[in-house]
Amino acid sequence: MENVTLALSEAYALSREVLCKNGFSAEHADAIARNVTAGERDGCASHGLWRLLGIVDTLRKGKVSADARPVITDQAPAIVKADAGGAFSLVAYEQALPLLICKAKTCGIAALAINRCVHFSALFADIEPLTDAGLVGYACTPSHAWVAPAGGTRPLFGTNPIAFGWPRKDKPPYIFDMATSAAARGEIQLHLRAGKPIPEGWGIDSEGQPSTDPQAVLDGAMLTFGGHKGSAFAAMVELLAGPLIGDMTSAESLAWDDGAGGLPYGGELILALDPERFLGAEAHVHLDRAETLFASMQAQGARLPGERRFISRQTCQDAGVTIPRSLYEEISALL
Ligand code: PYC
Repeated sequence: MENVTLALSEAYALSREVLCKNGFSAEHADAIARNVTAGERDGCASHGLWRLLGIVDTLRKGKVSADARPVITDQAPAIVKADAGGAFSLVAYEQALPLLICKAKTCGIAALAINRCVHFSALFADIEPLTDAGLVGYACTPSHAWVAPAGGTRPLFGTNPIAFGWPRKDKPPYIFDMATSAAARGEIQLHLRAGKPIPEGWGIDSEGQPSTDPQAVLDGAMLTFGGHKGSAFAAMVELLAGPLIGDMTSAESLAWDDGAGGLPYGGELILALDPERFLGAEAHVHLDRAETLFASMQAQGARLPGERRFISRQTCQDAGVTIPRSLYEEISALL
């Protein structure tokens, strides 16, 4: 059998055990295990159980704290700061979230800056608690300098994902979560593991030549999506979740890593906007207009971002998740 199927509870339990045995505190192990299980369940293998390998590797290399407790600061009427203390971002986010939501509902708009966090997780998971609370959400984070700016050939930007979410009554939220690179780095690493070439346009080799060889692109540079347009978005992410919040750019994160090969270290910016505050009693009228927009998109056969994720979520609830046996064995070996 080439694959192994795990019930969601088994995937979570395996992940948590691997993380605890490798030294993560119960709090961090729980948050990470929930996150990677949810990524796998939602059909996002590049942010699923496979991530455990990089997470444990980063800990073994001394590039992430196993047990830092976040410090949450009420920075300004509409700004929350969360210092993750060198740990993964997830616990800091969970602990800062209630204050972010409270400020967004009071001021109409609020921002959370997570600082000094190591980042591996899909941003859609950070947006969903906001849309669940009826808020519009935005999140972005730099990573390591892996991506060349449009017109250049050397890595400077990170994969710099952007996520946006819109709440919908009695329907799954509209959420997109996309790297500003042509693909997530994890996708290229998964192609390498599977011995498959990557699509054209994802990257260039170290000579600056287009390549479909995943290793050549990992050693060379990834490309942004949409040429100069993606490049501009990637620069925006560097600025918003770097200098604006007093944290690292992707180039600084890679320099800090100093060749260890750990996961990116820096900041994340999350914005929350409350339609009820913007619109008052008129809110439902305008939220209905948003529904007309979504329906018009679908009427043309367009798929809304996130639809596949929610279908996969429903399917995996009973069927569990299926991963390659080789991956299952590598994860089990971490025990
Ligand atoms: O797969 O693009 C990626 C990624 C970003 C941060 C860690 N991995």
